[in-house]
Amino acid sequence: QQYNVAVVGATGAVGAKMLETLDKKNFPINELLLLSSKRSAGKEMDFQGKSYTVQEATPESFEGVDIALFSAGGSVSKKLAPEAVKRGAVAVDNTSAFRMDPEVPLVVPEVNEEDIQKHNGIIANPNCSTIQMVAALKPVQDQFGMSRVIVSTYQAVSGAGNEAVEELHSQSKAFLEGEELKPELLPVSGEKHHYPIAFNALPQIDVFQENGYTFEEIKMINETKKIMHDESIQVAATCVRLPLFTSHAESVYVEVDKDGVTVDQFKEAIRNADGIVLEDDPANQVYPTPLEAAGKCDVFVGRIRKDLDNEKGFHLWVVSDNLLKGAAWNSVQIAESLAKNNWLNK
Ligand code: 11C
Repeated sequence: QQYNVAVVGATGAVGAKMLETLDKKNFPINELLLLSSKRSAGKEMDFQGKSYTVQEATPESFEGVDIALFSAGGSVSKKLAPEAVKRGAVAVDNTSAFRMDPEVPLVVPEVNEEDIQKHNGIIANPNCSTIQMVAALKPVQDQFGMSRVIVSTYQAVSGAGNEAVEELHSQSKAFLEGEELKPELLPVSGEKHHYPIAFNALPQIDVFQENGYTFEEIKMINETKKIMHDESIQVAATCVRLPLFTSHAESVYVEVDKDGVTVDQFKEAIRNADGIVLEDDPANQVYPTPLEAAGKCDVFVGRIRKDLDNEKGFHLWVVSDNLLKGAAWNSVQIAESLAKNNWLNK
């Protein structure tokens, strides 16, 4: 069977990766529709050797669409995902618009694929930094139980879109040429103050909440509990933007429930998990890095070691391409699961 697929936000950083992934994974497409805002409509894009004109997304665009992959910002999803559903499509939404809605499954297929079948038309794709962490922690939760997670992230600028990529590019060049830096976008577009990202580290991703956490940190905390079906897991996060183009890295501390878990058992659990590649051999300096993870769909884990004070505490280093497993690939995986399990029409 083949499906009519719409990509909403086709011209954005994630949209381009969605097309790349649909092609690479050979998703069974009947008709492909590339949609965007009015501003980007009219652009030509190639897919599997054919040229497509990007069209402005309107409610009527979704007539006859089976699967709509949304990545054009929360306000577009809020407005158009329900319109797509009304017309019979299933919307896989890569924004934060519906993630915490109890009626909307929030899915990382390696963790909670079965939640997909509970959809009422919309399935949410989690935040990129959450996806790679929960994928790595799933075997830990399953085999040893898990009570507490503390994560610090090292996130690439592409998470903030193509303009942030351009800002890092031009600022790095300006910095090396001794020119004055004029930050205009990061850490958050529209904020009063901007800091240089080139050769810097910014401890702010998204806007601050009243409790002192940023929205990115709150997303990691809330989404982890929802995806892992456990409101009692204690999660704390510090999210930091670094001058990397692609892949987020995370230092994760986790406390397990079970007594006496060894590092070897912990590594074995990670090694056997779906979608995870263990790269952990300190004697030979083997561990994952963002540059090497870029362009790959897996989540890479290394530096697994036991806490020196807490017998149930473990530290790990988790790296993944934020635009692939963190966004486009996870969305396409959800689409594959909808198709494979016949969960589209309910
Ligand atoms: C970043 N994690 O790196 C963000 C981007 O909620 O899907 C993803 C935002 C989201 O800036």
